[in-house]
Parts: sequence; structure tokens; C-alpha cells
Amino acid sequence: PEGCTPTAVATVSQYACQRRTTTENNNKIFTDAFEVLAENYEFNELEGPCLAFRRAASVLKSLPAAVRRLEATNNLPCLGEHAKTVIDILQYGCSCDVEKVLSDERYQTLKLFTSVFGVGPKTAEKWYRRGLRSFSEALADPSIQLNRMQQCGFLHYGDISRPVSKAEAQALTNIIDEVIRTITPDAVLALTGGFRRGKEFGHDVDFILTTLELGKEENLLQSVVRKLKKQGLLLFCDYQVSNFDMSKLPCHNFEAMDYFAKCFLILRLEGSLVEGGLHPAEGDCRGWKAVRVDLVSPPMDRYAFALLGWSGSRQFERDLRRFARVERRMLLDNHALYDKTKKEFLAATTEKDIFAHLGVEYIEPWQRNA
Ligand code: TTP
Ligand code: MN
Ligand code: MN
Ligand code: MN
Repeated sequence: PEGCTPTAVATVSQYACQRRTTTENNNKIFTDAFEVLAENYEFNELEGPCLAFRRAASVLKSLPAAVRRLEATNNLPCLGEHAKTVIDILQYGCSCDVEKVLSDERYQTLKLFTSVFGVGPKTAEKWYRRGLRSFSEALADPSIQLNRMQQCGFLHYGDISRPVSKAEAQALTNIIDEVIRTITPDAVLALTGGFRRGKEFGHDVDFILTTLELGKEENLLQSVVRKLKKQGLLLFCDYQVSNFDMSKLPCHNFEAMDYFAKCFLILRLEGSLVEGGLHPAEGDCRGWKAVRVDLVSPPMDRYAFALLGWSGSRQFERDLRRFARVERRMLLDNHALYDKTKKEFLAATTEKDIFAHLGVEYIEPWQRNA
């Protein structure tokens, strides 16, 4: 038989939290295809197949090399049922199923509408069912009432649909850092989300901010927003008060919902503050750019859980929770880790503590691009 030399083949875990996935994706041609199919299932509210394609994409992202033959996927988890897509792409460079989705009017329209900040799949679906197919049709329809978030989403569409660069994220870090220093000397600020994972570009910039002194974080976010507004930097703010209550935990929520105070912002970023200029600099003589920023403010004793939860990727988080539940009988969310066997919460001050409780080798943030 072919390949009979006994070589130790490292097995790939079915859980993203047991794989190291950097930003270097050697299988983009496959993972892009799987993600289109996953998104289409999501639009059609078929959660099972959606998740299956997301998992398959995530496995391929973790591989050190490109898949060149179907046999290379034989020993991989989560891939068996998607062989057809893989074969198509290997043979023709594209997949019929994917091409069909990409040219589907419903998919195209939902994709377009959900690209607006504040428009989720439900709203997009509603607009589609009313026969709307473009932004101009949606904006001209008298029966459609845009909320404040959607109005801002349309107003700043050009800017916020363009990727945010690392240099832009750094400039925003400096701005927010300066603001919190004027509020309290014991403020803690951490860049999280995709930029913490080492991504060069993102769709927004995510921060955790809190105070060392427990309880003092309660007014922090509102103070920050007030100062940003005073400086003329605030273009939009959706502030959500904290509903955090330790006695309501643990919650079984799979989607990364949490009860911390947070705000979804659009900030005005001056090009002069960005090393190398705004991205992309060409054709932008306005000198500033609207950027999406998320701020979340957990109490300091929840910091490690919030940091882990907000660092992503979403697939990494999903699998960390699934691993905890299925393999360890534990419940993990952005607030806490609960051991169902011992019937107690497990304390953690760092992400490493949480991995240790779970018995998972520590994965660095830049290895969580699952
Ligand atoms: P995102 O900012 O949506 O994604 P990202 O930073 O990984 O990638 P992008 O470059 O596109 O911005 O979310 C970051 C993490 O925050 C993600 O793991 C989920 C988590 N999150 C929560 O835990 N709760 C929330 O309410 C939100 C909005 C996000
Ligand atoms: Mn982000
Ligand atoms: Mn996103
Ligand atoms: Mn975000």
C-alpha cells in the first residue's frame, strides 16, 4: 500500500481550543467556500449545517499546509461530510454549491443588508420579504423605520465597511488610554478581539476597560463616553447598562452574551493620529474616518473571564465552552467557570488559570484564530 512507512501522524483535535491557529491560513480557498455555505445556512436558520461548515473551516485553518489531495482530509475531524465541496475545489478550483449560493438573489441581498451596522439577519429577512433588494430601495421605502443604530450604519457605511488597520487600532488605543488616565489613575485598558489575536485588519476595535478597585468600574464607561463626546469624537453610542449578578450564574448561553456594561460606538478618528495615515489613504482627502469600537467593562474580579471571552475567535470561544461542558462537566462563559461535579465556581485571575482548570494546554491569543 501507498505510504507504508510508519510515521507518527499528529491527530487534530475536534475542538478548536486544542488546536493552534495563527492568522496564516493555508487553506483559504476551502475555508472561504465553507464560510459562504455556513452563512447561507445561517440566513436560512439551519443551525446544524451552519455549525458543521464553520467547524470544518476552522479545522482547515489550523493546518500547517494546504490540502492538495482529498486523502489528506481522511484523518481530520469535522470534515467527512464536506468531501464533495473539497473535491470540487481540488478539481475545478471552485465548488458548484458555492457558486450557486453566491449567485442566489436572496443570499446576495441578505449579505448586503446585514453589512449595515445595526441590521441583523432578522431585519434583513424582513426587508427582503418586502421585495427590497438594494440600499436605495430600502431607504426609499416609507414602511421602513430605521432605528438610530441603522441610521448611523447607513450614514457611515463607506467608512465602517472598510477594514480597520493595526495602526488605526493603535491610534484608538492611545486616545482611549489618555481619556481613562484623566478619569482614574488605577484604570486598566486591554486591546482585545481580533487585534489581540494579531490580525492586521479588523471590522472594529475591541477594548476591555475597568478599574483595579472593585465597584469603581461602574461609572467608568459613561465617564469615558462623556469625555469622547466633549472632544467631538463620538459619532454614535449604544450604551448597555450592566445586568451582571453573580447569583444568576452560571448561564448556559452559547452565544457570547454577557451582562457587563458595554457600549457599541462609532468614533471619529483623525488621520494625523495614525502612523502611516488612514487605511486606505488613496482618494480620502477628508482627513478622518469613522471607526467602529466596542468597549466592555467587567468588574476586576471577572477580568480573566471577560478577556478570554472577548478575545475570540468566535469559533475558538464556542469550542472552549463545548469542551468545558462535554469533556469536563463545566460551564464557561464571559463571567465565570462553574464545575457541575463539585458544584462550585473556579477562581481565576489570568487566562492561564482558566485553561489550567479546564486541563487544556495554554493557547496564546495569536493562536486562537480558529
Ligand atoms: P468581534 O469584534 O465581532 O470579532 P473579532 O474581533 O474577532 O473580529 P473582527 O476583526 O471582525 O472584529 O468579536 C470579538 C469577540 O467578542 C468575540 O469572540 C465575541 C465577543 N463578544 C462577546 O463576548 N459579547 C458581545 O456582546 C460581543 C458583541 C462580542
Ligand atoms: Mn473585533
Ligand atoms: Mn463581526
Ligand atoms: Mn467587536
